[in-house]
Amino acid sequence: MNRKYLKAVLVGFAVVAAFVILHYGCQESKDLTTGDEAGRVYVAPGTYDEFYLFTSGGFSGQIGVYGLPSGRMFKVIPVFSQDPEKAWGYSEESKPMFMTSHGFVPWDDAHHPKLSQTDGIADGRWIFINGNNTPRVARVDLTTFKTAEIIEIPNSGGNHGSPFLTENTEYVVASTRFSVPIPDKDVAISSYKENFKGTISFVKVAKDGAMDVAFQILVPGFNYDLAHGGKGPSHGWAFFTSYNTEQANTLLEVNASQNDKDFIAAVNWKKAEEYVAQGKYKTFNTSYFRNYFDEKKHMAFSEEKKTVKVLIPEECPGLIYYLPTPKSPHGVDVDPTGEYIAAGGKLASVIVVHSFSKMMKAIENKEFETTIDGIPVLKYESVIGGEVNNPGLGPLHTEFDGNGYGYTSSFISSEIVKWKIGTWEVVDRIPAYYSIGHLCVPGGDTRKPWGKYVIALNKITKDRYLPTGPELTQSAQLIDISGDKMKLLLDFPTIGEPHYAQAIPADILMKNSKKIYPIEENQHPYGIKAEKDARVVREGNVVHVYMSQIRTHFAPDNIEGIKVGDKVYFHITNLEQDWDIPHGFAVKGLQNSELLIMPGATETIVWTPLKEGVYPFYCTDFCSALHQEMSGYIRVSPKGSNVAITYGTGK
Ligand code: K7E
Ligand code: CUA
Repeated sequence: MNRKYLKAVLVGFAVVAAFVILHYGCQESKDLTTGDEAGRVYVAPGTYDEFYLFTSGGFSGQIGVYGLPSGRMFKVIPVFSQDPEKAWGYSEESKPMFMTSHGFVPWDDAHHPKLSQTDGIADGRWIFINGNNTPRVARVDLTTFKTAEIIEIPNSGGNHGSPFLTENTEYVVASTRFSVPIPDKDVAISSYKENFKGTISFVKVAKDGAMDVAFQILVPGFNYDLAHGGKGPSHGWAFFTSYNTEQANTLLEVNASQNDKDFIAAVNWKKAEEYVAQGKYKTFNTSYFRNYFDEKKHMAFSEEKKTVKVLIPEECPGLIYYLPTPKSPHGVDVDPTGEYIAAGGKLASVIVVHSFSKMMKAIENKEFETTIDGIPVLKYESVIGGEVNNPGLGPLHTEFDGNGYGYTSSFISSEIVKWKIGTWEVVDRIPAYYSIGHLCVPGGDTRKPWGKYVIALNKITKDRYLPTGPELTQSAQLIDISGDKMKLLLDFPTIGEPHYAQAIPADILMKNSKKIYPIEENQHPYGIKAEKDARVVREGNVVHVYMSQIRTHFAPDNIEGIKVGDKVYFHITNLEQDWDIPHGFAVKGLQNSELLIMPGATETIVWTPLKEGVYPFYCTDFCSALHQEMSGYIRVSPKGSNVAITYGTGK
């Protein structure tokens, strides 16, 4: 065959192959685009992403929102940390959200996002997350993707085992990682064994989401680490890991690793409710704050609470039991049937799985090893359901796929280990890059996991991403679990440290996503309903600016008569009633953040001008072709000047 001919044939083949691949390859996957009337094509929401993924921000204090399986980040929800982009903690309206018994605390360490549940299944109403440092629990509204409430947990020293839920979101639980004197007082740290205690708190969640500390259980001074609510047969119970049963108060890495076994505390919260109803609690004086955002008034409110009900195990038989668990356990995870309780013994050589039905039998038969402060310790052999051998080093957390398998993260050996419930054999394992902490299967801690993926949440990414100075990103890895073998699909960096994450099918949330705040429902005391109501009012050296925004101007946009040292409140109402048209607001030299005001909302920022002059202000969010025109001036005159307040737009 002549070479030219051969070449022509090969090229022909290549062209046909390319055509086939391009054409049919694309046809095979679904059409990703939709068109509009102008003939433009765009990708419809939900085309790429089947799930929302909510990751904890760890030391960033926030929640990251991603799509799965794309791994694209959509949003950072400010929760425990100030966020100047959204004026969270900077605007007058949001500042009360950070109130605590220690004053204004504008940061926390957020570890565990947890979706609200109905009947043991994530329902998409809210996502809760714990503040680990200054003990708090936040509730985020998933119609607005905005923090709606933050409640402080009294008598706690590190709210780590939180905010896990009971099956119908009756309660959010909160256990103290660090034991402390309760009530707190000035004692020698070396008096730990005598003075330090732990608490396990149950926070009642009302139908509208409002939280209230219903009761606390005073427990021995161990470190209560993680938790999960029971489900199905174990509904009515909640489980909490503990470590440092040695009760060390220094060099815990050695001193708290002595005992062969620590405990899972099993709490019968239905029984606790009975004791509370019978009045068998002690009332402790304390102080803690509940802060909530009123969506109609567009502002947050704080209330201080002064007492809490405390149950003492010695006085409440049947309230709480200890399950011996090797060795400094971290995670405690209940399988979808509610029968098995898997413990991540971070120094243990096996994954221990307790059996709820055996636990109930052991309680009935009083198979106790001993009793600690009125808490019976059940015999290990009596409660153990199975042990997973060869789980990798440093097992931490387990999620379930609903098909009879558990997936455990092993931090030290940096892998996910898949094992079969019942036979306890390891059936697959996959490396994680690197140092996996939590992991997440969509719905993987609920009664009906959606399965499909497991997401590894990794602490360290050395050699995996472009270097960014001394600190490298943390990451999430998406792994397909639909077949027998786990398959790595992709990984992506995360904002902050993704301790834990929760995922939920996109269509559950998409349809409820709020688009605007109806302006007629705006009850902000300084809000205005129309541009004609815009005005500037002086009250002594306080000035209230009632300002409106609509594409593409402010009213008023010229203000005179402000004086050095005045306290100027800008109350800005975005009059837009269109989805995704926030307007921003920023003033030169304003010693604070911008405002980013959602359609129909009102927000306030305070400014004390220090120097005379003319100050431009402008919209920070590109809102129309004439966004650059959306600006104005404020004239600031010296203290004592007699320039009168005048204002206007277009005059
Ligand atoms: Cu990172 Cu749940 Cu705070 Cu484990 S915790 S990893
Ligand atoms: Cu309004 Cu840009």
